[in-house]
Amino acid sequence: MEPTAATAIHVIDSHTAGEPTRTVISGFPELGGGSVASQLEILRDEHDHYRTAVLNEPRGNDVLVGALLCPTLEPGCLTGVIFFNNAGYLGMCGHGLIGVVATLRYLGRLHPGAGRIDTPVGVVDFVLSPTGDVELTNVESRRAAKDVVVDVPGHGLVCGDVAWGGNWFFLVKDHGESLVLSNVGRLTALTMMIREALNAQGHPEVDHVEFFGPPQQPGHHSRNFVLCPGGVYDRSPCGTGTSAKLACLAADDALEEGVVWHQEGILGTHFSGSFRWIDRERGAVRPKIVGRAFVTAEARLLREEGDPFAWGIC
Ligand code: PYC
Repeated sequence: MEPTAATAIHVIDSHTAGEPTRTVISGFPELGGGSVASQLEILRDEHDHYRTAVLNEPRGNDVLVGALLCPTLEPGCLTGVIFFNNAGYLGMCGHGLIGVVATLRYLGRLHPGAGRIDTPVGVVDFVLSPTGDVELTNVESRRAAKDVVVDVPGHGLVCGDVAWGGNWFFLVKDHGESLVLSNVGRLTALTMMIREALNAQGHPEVDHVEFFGPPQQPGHHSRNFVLCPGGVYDRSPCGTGTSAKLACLAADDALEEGVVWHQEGILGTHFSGSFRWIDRERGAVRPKIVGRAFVTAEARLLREEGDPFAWGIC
């Protein structure tokens, strides 16, 4: 049987500061029309093969983050979005949301100005500028634990903070590693060992590990390396990771409300960020992240009858 337009999955690819997003415009099953969180559950429990078809080889690759446009019940929201990767599903995704906004602009579905997008973990506000910059106001972020010491077998003790920025992060400053591209193999291996030890030592929720170090470019405050859940590193400075960092800076009184923080990623690309307090008692802030995405491709992903990898290599 020939693949038909009815079975094709229409996607638009973009990258944000080097990190790719594949936005799914159509071709996924209907997910019940409830909240975005409940649609995520239905996608995960009943149709997970659509995620692997879109992201896994041979149609995708490990670095891609998927963003499925879906209905929303939230008043005033342009769309709902469910983010997913090679390992499963994300709560929010900063670079991904910026990619979705650039994609909707490319499609003519939005113009410069303000808007709102619903995610499984809350509504994100954004402003698209005429130059293409996107400022997103993320979901509430906060530090959950300071100076957590992890005993990493074969390596030793590592100390860091656990924080939520739309996903769970372990943020480490004192790691002794060089945050350069030529070192990503070692950084990936070490952060994976830290995550495994941390998960076993009472923090199973943490699926991203973030190393911080001095920036390489003037005007920036910090450089990071971010391990994502599926064992690959974020090419961007990570929007939710920068949000978690801002929550820690706020909790430490190391950055004033409204002051801009320039976060450089491992490629040298950068996001700027700032925060507003929601509740000082709880350490809760709403971070703002500014970045830019570029549309790179538009495609219809096909599944031909008899293709052993119609749903991806799993
Ligand atoms: O930008 O939030 C982000 C993100 C999460 C995982 C990859 N990128």
